Amino acid sequence: MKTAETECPLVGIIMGSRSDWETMRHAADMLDELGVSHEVEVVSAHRTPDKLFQYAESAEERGLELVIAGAGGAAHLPGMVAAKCVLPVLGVPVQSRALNGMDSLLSIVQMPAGIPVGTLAIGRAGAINAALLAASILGIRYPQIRQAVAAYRRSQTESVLAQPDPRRQ
Ligand code: RP5
Repeated sequence: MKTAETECPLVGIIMGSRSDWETMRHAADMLDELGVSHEVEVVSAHRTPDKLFQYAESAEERGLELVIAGAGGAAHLPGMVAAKCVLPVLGVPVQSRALNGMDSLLSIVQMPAGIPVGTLAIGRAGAINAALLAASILGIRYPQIRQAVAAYRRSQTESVLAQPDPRRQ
């Protein structure tokens, strides 16, 4: 989807495998809710390395302003994208079957100095927060997105305050 403010998607959501979609769909859903334009694509660092390079090298000229990259296991996708373009890259560690996502988390967060990846939590929470953080960053430049983030925060606060008794719906 696209925002009213721009023609091209602002955010690229990529993931290492179709199997990551169950996690990464939460990032896409949150960007939809906030009205942030985005594209979604499977780009594997080890199965489609040439595509990864093409994606990263063309991201800026295609108008993307930020990349959210999700991967699991030996999760080198976020770091490799960050190495090949200067856009901010947010990494989402996908919960792996073998090690519950600790492998993904450490692979993404432990970037050596020089190439940063902003790493979020493992799984759904990380995907949602990657979208919220992306919107906050883009909100510096796009007032409509900044207002959408503020409205989301207000509604979250109001829904907690509206029913403080956890035994009731
Ligand atoms: C990584 O390997 C992907 O990001 C995925 O999380 C993991 C497993 O991929 P599949 O074997 O399910 O395709 O590249």
